[in-house]
Order: sequence, then C-alpha cells, then structure tokens
Amino acid sequence: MSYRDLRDFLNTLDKAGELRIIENTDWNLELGAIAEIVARKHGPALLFDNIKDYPQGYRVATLLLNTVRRSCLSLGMPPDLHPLEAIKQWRTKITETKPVPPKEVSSGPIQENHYTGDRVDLNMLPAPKWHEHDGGRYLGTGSCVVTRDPETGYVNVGVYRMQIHSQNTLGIDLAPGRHGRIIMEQYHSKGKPCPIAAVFGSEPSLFISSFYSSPWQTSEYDLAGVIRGSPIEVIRGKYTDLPIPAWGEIAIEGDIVEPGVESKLEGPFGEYTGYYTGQSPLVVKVKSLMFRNEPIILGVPPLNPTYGAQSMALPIKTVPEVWQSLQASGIPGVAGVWEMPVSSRMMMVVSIKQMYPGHSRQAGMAVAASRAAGFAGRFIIVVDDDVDPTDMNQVMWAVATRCDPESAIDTIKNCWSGGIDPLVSPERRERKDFRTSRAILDACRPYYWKDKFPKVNRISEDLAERTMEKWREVFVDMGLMEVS
Ligand SMILES: Cc1cc2nc3c(=O)[nH]c(=O)nc-3n(C[C@H](O)[C@H](O)[C@H](O)COP(=O)(O)O)c2cc1C
Ligand SMILES: [Mn+2]
Repeated sequence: MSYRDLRDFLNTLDKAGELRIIENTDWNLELGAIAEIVARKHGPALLFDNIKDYPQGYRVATLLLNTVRRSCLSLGMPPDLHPLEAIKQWRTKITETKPVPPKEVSSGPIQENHYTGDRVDLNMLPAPKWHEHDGGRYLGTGSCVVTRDPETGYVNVGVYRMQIHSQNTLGIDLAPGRHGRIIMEQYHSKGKPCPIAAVFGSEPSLFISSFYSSPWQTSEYDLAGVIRGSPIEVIRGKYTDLPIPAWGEIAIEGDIVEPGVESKLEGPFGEYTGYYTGQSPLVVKVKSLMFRNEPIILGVPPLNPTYGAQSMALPIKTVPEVWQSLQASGIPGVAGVWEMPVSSRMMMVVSIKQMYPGHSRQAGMAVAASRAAGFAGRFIIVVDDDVDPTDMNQVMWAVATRCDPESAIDTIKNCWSGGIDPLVSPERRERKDFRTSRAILDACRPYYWKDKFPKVNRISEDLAERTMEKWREVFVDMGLMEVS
C-alpha cells in the first residue's frame, strides 16, 4: 500500500469517512482552535480551504494521524487492529524489511510554482498561528528537514519545527543530539552555512520516518520506502543538490546560518508537553521556494491536552524501542508496553505476567532505565497481564485498586531530562541542571497474595464474544461495531 502524495492519503481518509473539509477560517488562531476542539473530541482529520487572505486551494491539513484508525491507514495497515497488535505488526515490518532507497526523477509536481532570490515570499502560504501564545506563524510543524553529512554524504531527514520570521527567513528548532543538528554543527565548525531543504506536506511515510528516525548514517528516505513499500521519488534541489520529494506539496531550499553571523529567537511555541518551554536562535535563509498548484501545508501542532503520542495515536517510536530493551535486559513475561497519550514518555505502562517476587519492580526499573523512555520521563506504571496497557481507563483502575501508595510507589531522583520538561525549576534551569525524578507505580497484585486477591468483576472474553456475535445487528446499529 503506498500513497503517491498527501492528496492520495487525504482521499483515502475521505473514503473512510475520516476527513472533514472546513472553509472560511482565519489562519490567525481560528483554524488552530478548531483543530484543538476537534482533537479533544476525537473527531475527524481536517482540511481547511478558503483560508482568510489566501486564494481557494491554498490549504492546511491537520489531525491526520490522531486516531489509531488513521494511524493504521497511514502505515498501510488494516484500520481496525487493536493498537498493541498494530504496534507488533509495525515492529515486524521495520525490523524485517531491507531499506528501500529513494528514486531520482528529473521533474515533479513540486516544481509547478518556483520562486528564487527576491521573489521568494513565504507569506504566499497560509501558515497558521496555532496557539494564542505562539511567537508567530509556523509553516513547519509537519516539516521534514533534509540535510547532508558533509563527510560521508548520507542524507538525514528529521521533523523540526519552523517559524516564518520574514519573507525569506525561517526560524528552526533543533534539539541537542538531533542528527540534523550534528550535521549543521559540522558545517558551522568550518565557518560554513549549513545547506538544508525542507518539505511542508508529504505523503505520510516520509513524515513518519522523519520523526521515527533511522540510525545515524542511514537515511530516513530509505525507511520511508520501507513503510510505503516502494521508493519515494525525489528531484535534486537546484540550490543545495539535496533530494526533495517530487510529489511533495511545498518545499524550500536554503542555509542555516551560523548563530554568530545572524540569530533570532523563534517561538515560543506550544509544545508536546502541553506547555511553552524553549526557543531556538537558529535562522534559515531561504533561497528557493517551490510548491504545487493549490498547495497543502501539513500541520502537526502539539495540542493540549496532548493527544496522541508524538502527534500520532500509535506510539510507533517509544513502544517498540522500550520493548526491545526489556527483551535485551532479559525481563521475562512482558505482555505489553504502552505510552499513554498524555505527553511523550511521561506515562509509560508495562504489563507483565508476574513470575517471581520482585519481577514487577524489575520491569518498572528497566523501563525507567531504558534509553527510549528515559528522556524527560515521569511515571512508569506496571500492571498485570489482565489489564490492557493501551486502555487508560483499565490502567488507572489498576492503579486505583492494586497500587498501595505506602508500599508500591518508589521514586528515583535526578534522572535524565531537558529544558522541555516543565518540572525543571527556574533555579535548575538557570544552571542547566535539567534533571527530574521518576516514580514507579507498581499496580500489579501483591505477589505473595496475588492468588487471594479479590476476583475481578468483568464479563469473560468468551461471554463478550458470544454476546457480540448474537447481538451484532444491535451493536452495529448503535455505531459500536463495524458491519463485517
Ligand atoms: C510534530 C513533531 C514536531 C517535532 N518538532 C521538533 C523540533 O522542533 N525540534 C526537534 O529537535 N525535534 C522535533 N521533533 C522530534 C524529531 O523529529 C525526532 O526526534 C526525530 O527522530 C529526529 O530525527 P533525527 O534523529 O534524524 O534528528 C518533532 C517531532 C514531531 C513528531
Ligand atoms: Mn536521522
């Protein structure tokens, strides 16, 4: 299953009843407010058209991956999979498929409109001001940023936010350790600007691979090919020679200038934690702007309450990595791992089949210590395997009924975090001491009397299945089941 472009994916969503077109909104806050309200109510994906000050056809698409159904569709998987099953299938796909490099083509629809030099004007596009306290308009929230390692030539693609500063300058936020930042620093250390290209609106596989990330020195373009099952077609940028998706919606080429030469703070910007924390001084000078006729900006604004880990309802990044590290640490009996859709990694859940005393604490500590769940984490909840870790109600029920506050909560001080963490105190922030604590909530039945723990009041799987089968029509009629 591969989507040719973003439009193709939007058509699929539309056919599945998962897309709503909304006309006549203002790019200034109104469009963002609608998106936040719709997300809060788990509504459809949105395509805004006829945006104030802009011609018809200049559009913004958002909330594309904010439900498990839409996430599954974006990955080319059946939409009705149980979320844990979807993660398992995804994990198999990415570990068992060979890289699929992009294919170079001589031209593509992205070149339909092309502006260079003084004719570049980023204000031609309906970039939204998403949230009330944002520092400006963000063209890039679902932006895939392409850079090339000057030594090895490998091409990295990462999702980094980009704000419009002026007609031909953008701000970009690159956190320490990001591959794009490591590459940029290589150019800057030699006194050179860092060439970049960015696409604002691609079919889903490139966006997903760009935030999922490939290992250092392997390209996210190759991973995108794996996700979609065929190579992405790219053209070579005239200014940077970087590969740019031929079927992308909007792209720029330019340079990230050395901060010593020119800098300006972007942001603040409402972040995935649900707060405003950091601002970046990096400036991009745009040399070339291209877009398709009737271009679509892909918008992936963090929304509060943060809904869908990593802007996608399926936690495809953290969960497989944590699962992998539990396996590598030799923790037995792991039935499931999940990342609550609250703020990436801040509430991790692991479900286990308890096998020996201390097993549940060990599993919790292993999640806390893993690299994937380590950064800016907070709570690790361990539940028995009769609890579905993907179901927040079930997990909180287990905490309420099986986690004894006096004996089953442990805290760990001074763990790995960063400026994005709202709990870093002003004093610590000042001295760049970005450490915060963790809690392990052991919500498993106490090991020594687990077999004497009161019986659970819930219909058995067997009775549930038989009942759903017999009463299928009534359930379908109530919109609670799919017609099969
Ligand atoms: C919607 C969205 C926005 C993001 N914005 C940023 C950002 O502004 N800065 C940043 O450093 N990382 C951001 N990230 C995270 C990176 O895209 C992610 O860590 C990715 O793996 C980086 O790729 P790299 O390892 O090639 O650098 C964002 C992720 C998503 C999903
Ligand atoms: Mn990378």
